[in-house]
Amino acid sequence: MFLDEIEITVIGGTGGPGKISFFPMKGGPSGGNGGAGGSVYVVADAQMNSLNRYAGKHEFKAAHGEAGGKNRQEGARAADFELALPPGTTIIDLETGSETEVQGPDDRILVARGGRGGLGNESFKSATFQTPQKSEPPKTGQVRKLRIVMKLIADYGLIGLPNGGKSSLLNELTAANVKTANYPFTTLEPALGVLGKKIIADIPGLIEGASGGKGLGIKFLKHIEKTGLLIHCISIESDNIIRDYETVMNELREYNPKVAEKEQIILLTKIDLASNEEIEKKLKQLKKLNPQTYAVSIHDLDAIERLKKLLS
Ligand SMILES: Nc1nc2c(ncn2[C@@H]2O[C@H](COP(=O)(O)OP(=O)(O)OP(=O)(O)O)[C@@H](O)[C@H]2O)c(=O)[nH]1
Ligand SMILES: [Mg+2]
Repeated sequence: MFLDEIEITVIGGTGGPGKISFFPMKGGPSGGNGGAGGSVYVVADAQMNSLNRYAGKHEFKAAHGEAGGKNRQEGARAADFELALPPGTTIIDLETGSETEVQGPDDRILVARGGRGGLGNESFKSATFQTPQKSEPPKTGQVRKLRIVMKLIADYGLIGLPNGGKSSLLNELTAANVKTANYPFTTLEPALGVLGKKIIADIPGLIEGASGGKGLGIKFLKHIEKTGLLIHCISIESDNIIRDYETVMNELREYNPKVAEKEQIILLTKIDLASNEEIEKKLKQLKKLNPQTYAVSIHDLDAIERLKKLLS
């Protein structure tokens, strides 16, 4: 399971009620005000890279404020509730459509304000009203319905047709251990790996018509919106590498032209399966599309080392 979008309700805590009480001897009002309800804040947690921990959860509530006490004692203010989200997550208000993004570790975004506490009867005392029997009811907290959309933050995104060798490369370049197999759609959800200081995202394979929902569709492409460089993997096994390239580029364009315009390098993969002649011919074809084309094989450790250097 890989959860990257959820719809939730956030609810600020209700304030505590005001107290009605009187001083035993003097008889004057002594009821304190209720404490404020807690607010719901969104904070960034850089350790998170999915919303899986919120599976099945729909409501996030802050606690209620405490009631006011005797002797003008103010009720305690409730603790705020902090909802942790991966940096780069967009928060969309489902009623107004307004959007905000949680970015760095210092962000703390208010999403549902807690209600004020009610006033105790002490607050209603006046020259003409010495024994008020009333207190103010507390205010309820704000309620908002939000859509939360997470976008992975990676330096590089591995893209290409299914079976192109993307996950195998991720495993070679990083300590990731993603399942690889000789059939399409082995990878069903994005995976991350770390190479030095860089994060590489392996995006499930795209096929022609993905933008129309074919295969796994293009729902995972939001996870390369924020990557700096795309690594486009094309297997040497293909009998038409130009068509393979264009198929993927078309789906990127359909999704978002800006993603298609991102800087790319092309990797001609699995070259141990072909003759030198075939490698040269296919490299030449691809270099016409993008001079930044490299030939690799997971069985050629030198090539992998060169690639690591290039990406570091
Ligand atoms: N001979 C050889 N086989 C490779 C190489 N790279 C990957 N493979 C094989 O090709 C098959 C597909 O590799 P994957 O890494 O699963 O491909 P993928 O692009 O992640 O595929 P999807 O997850 O389906 O999109 C697996 O059987 C790998 O073992 C390579 O450099 N040489
Ligand atoms: Mg894969």
